[in-house]
Amino acid sequence: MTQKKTNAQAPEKLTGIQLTKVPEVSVGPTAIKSALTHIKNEVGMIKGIGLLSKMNQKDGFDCPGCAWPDPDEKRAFLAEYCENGAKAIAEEATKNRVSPLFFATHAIDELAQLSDYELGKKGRITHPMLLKEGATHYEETTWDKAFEIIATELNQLDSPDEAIFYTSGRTSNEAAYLYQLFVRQYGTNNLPDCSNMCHESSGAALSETLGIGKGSVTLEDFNHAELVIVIGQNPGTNHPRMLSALEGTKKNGGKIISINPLKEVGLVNFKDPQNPFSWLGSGTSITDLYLQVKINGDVALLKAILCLLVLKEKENPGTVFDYDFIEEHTLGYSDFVNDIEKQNLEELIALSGVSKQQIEAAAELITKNKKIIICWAMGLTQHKNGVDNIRELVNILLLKGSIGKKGAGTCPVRGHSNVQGDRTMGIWEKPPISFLESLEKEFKFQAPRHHGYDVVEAIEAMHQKKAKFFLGMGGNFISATPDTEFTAEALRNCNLTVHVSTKINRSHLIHGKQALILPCLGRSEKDMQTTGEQFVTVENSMGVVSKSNGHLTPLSEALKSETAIVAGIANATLKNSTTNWIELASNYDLIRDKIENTIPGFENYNDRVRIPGGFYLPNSARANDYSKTETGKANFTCNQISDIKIEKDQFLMMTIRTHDQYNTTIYGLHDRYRGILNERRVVLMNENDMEEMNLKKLDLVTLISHFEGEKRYAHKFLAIPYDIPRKCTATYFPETNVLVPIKSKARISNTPASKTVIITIEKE
Ligand SMILES: Nc1nc2c(c(=O)[nH]1)N[C@H]1C(S)=C(S)[C@@H](COP(=O)(O)OP(=O)(O)OC[C@H]3O[C@@H](n4cnc5c(=O)[nH]c(N)nc54)[C@H](O)[C@@H]3O)O[C@H]1N2
Ligand SMILES: Nc1nc2c(c(=O)[nH]1)N[C@H]1C(S)=C(S)[C@@H](COP(=O)(O)OP(=O)(O)OC[C@H]3O[C@@H](n4cnc5c(=O)[nH]c(N)nc54)[C@H](O)[C@@H]3O)O[C@H]1N2
Ligand SMILES: [Mo]
Repeated sequence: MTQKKTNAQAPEKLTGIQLTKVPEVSVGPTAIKSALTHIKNEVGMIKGIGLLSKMNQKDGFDCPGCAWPDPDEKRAFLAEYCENGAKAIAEEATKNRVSPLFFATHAIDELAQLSDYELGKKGRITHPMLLKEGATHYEETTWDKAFEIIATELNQLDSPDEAIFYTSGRTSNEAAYLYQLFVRQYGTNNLPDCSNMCHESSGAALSETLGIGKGSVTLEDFNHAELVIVIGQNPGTNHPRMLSALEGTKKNGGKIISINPLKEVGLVNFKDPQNPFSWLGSGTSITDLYLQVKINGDVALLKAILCLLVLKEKENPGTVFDYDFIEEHTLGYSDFVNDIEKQNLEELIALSGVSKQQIEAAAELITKNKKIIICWAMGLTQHKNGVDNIRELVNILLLKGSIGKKGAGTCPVRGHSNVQGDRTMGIWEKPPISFLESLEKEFKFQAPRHHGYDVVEAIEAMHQKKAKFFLGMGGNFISATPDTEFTAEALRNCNLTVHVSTKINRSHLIHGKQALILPCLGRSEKDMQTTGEQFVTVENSMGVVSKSNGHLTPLSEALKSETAIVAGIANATLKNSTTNWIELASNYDLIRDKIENTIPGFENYNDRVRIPGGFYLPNSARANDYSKTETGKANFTCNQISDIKIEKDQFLMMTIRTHDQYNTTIYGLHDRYRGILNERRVVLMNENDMEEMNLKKLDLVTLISHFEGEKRYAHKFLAIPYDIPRKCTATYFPETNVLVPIKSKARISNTPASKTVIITIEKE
């Protein structure tokens, strides 16, 4: 396949690269300077400082960045945010506006010539906009007209399953609950979400092995852990406040192992931005043992470590494994050990790309310590064997009895700030029957039982014209999903595409016959409804539910809250519903009462969430209870090493985030922690691989991905020699999503395998 390039991809413009030395330490005063520059440029200094003083405070709003939790106890004034949280809020509270006049003077084709960075900098959308069939420009419309267009389209589909309702992970609990209720009353479970591309592999593996799809640790556990393993994650950029937790582990005598193809500086050395005294020294060294695994070599590496643990246990029975725990709580131990004993250690070591000596050192640290936390993110989930990766981590924790106790357990570090809450609220294409039954009882309707489409299936359904309507509750579907040109064809097949958004993005430009943009309030803005000012609630990565209260005057009177938008759509579409949508959206306490009645763990929701700091949801694994798995016990599993083979001239490519982006929102063009400034179209390569190919630093190359005989192309990338294992390469998404084949995805979880793309590289 040689696909043509359309507006779905960002233009192939180079922006003037500068390379610098990779810094030796992360965060510190440079991070504060960078945060303040973004605030000053986007928001203005006075308003900006006011905003930061409310961020992640108990009476303030939840940072719209990542899902890392806030301390349960004291929170310092002006301190509970990080550089990238400040950038996130600068982006949302920007003074720039995308008004109806802007749309009237810029055709869609013209906007598509802008890069994602340039598009985002245009600012916040102020009015609901409509793109009529065949039109070249969006034009202003009214909310009533917009709701009517959606209702008409939905009511003329042959089946409710022809409609797709996507959710990104910033949507509040209240909006998410109302949204899934509307979608189910309409008659489908087509509720794909960003989780399908993110931690779905974690949810699948953890539910099967431990009976709960969420992590088990709390923030306090980091102060008690003897060993923390950080694998497939770059917290220095994506969860900077996690570095303080890791520093806490170190201060209390704990050790840290990092497993990553790249030496990410945040994992190497850290200066606490909240402690100016630390700026003077050389920072806290974070990682004790750094394993530079090959891309997708993790199962091999973990299995090699497990081989050594089994050997050690055999030599000195009872000194490595926790038999009391294994006997009381688990199933499958002997099958697991038999499988490990059959492995060829030398082969595993070679596949992992890590030296035997380092693997022995890791096994030694695991042997010696009993309280172990394992943290991971996209480096593990976005592979064909993503679920296997996480099951293998669980095996280690089960052998050590390192779960369900203080200082130990699972820590899948979530992405979007309320992605975990959205799932708790029922944003899921595969809802459990018990949840549907409680909705039916509370709201007196018949919920659809058959599963809906996840993200990949939704794209395929639109491509085959089995689905004709797309609504995105937040997010940037065209840029976040794999196989850009294929997905663009899918979206263009729709009769109507609708986006509830704060800012303009590429998904508004790749549209169905008709398209709508519905602008909503951001986290930082006051939410006034007919009964008065409202707050929303969110759940962080560790299961704490708390309130979020915006303080700013909304940037335009025409904005609506996501909750009000859902209610407006539902009210216009569902003529026979017995639910009073408008009343529910007028007072969010009423929605929370409904949540309390239908979802376990939300008893006295309205009271408990008003207590500063919020409350913890029940967590069975944390309570050492594994009865919710299919076997009623925690399960050991036997997992396959990667079966991906590359030819002599091929490479593995992982698509990762720079320090200056939030998924598809590009804050700036730098990747400071990797020494790459002012350019995103780069491919990081091993120096020896470059030499073998006769490539020089900054040579211009085309990247070609290979999958089942198909080829996909991405042009104009600059080759950069970097400290990365041989045959491994890294690029930034969304630019290289065009190379990720729609059919290349994780077994079981269906997550796009965007960290294992097979490519060849050609000099241009
Ligand atoms: N500032 C900022 N914060 C964010 C985001 C953002 O874009 N910007 N995004 C949010 C979201 S939605 C998410 S899901 C998280 C993402 O957080 P991360 O998962 O940290 O994000 P990625 O950039 O995808 O980084 C993946 C890391 O895994 C490593 N890796 C890749 N392949 C492999 C592999 O095969 N094995 C191992 N062991 N490691 C591998 C990469 O080198 C990289 O360090 O961050 C959230 N927070
Ligand atoms: N190749 C590759 N692809 C990936 C990944 C990868 O690592 N590699 N990571 C994947 C992951 S982990 C994720 S989570 C997805 C992310 O996928 P998405 O969640 O779909 O993408 P985002 O870029 O986070 O969405 C940004 C848009 O959300 C809108 N927005 C921002 N705040 C709000 C708000 O408060 N309300 C509403 N309604 N809209 C808002 C803005 O218009 C903004 O343009 O991408 C996935 N795609
Ligand atoms: Mo994510």
